[in-house]
Amino acid sequence: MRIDVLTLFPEMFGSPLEYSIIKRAREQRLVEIVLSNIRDFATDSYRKVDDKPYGGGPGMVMLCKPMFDCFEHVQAQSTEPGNVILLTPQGQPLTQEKVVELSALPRLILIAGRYEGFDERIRTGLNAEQISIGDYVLSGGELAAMVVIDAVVRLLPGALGDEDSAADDSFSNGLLEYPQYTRPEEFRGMKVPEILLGGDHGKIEKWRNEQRIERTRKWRPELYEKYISNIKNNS
Ligand code: 6GU
Repeated sequence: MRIDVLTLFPEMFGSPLEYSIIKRAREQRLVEIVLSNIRDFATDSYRKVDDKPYGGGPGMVMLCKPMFDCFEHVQAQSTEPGNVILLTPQGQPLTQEKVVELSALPRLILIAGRYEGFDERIRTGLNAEQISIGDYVLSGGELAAMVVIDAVVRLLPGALGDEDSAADDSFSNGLLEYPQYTRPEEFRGMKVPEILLGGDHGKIEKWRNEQRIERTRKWRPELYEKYISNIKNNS
């Protein structure tokens, strides 16, 4: 997979993409991440990338011209046109289901905005899908783009080691994870559940499944309702 990122702050993307699973996936060439600075495509002497909104109002709006020029330059670097994604709080909320869908694509072109937003013609003219990472406002799309990259790259075949598994992830079947324990058997009076020490794998699996359901019901009732209605619809 190739992931392009169009941003005014490529430097922000350094360390989050240089550790652990994402680092390994890049080293193994499972993903190529290419950062492009939109400001490099600003042509005037001030290298302007934003301007005041038509109709008035606070803040600044990202200009079409540098964005389109940057986009066209980047898109031409590969024969695969890619899926264009604008990171914006107006977007569809990112879910694990969406992450799985994105991880199957050959190329993503992520566009991270700043200021009050993008000129609307950037969205329409680049035929971009919009994604948000939650109902709160960040100062720019960069952190959201990094979240998308992290979530997607760890699902690429070969990115997770044998000992890890995406199948057990929270949300992988609409439920939260079961509780995990490691040594020691007792810590400050808190004991590891007996059933995990017994070695009966059938019982352990059943217990873990019950824990997933119970924790989802207690902590994420809206996910639990969805889980229950899925079961009903499938039976
Ligand atoms: Cl994608 N961008 C910004 N600026 N804020 C957000 C977001 C994106 N997702 C949630 N909040």
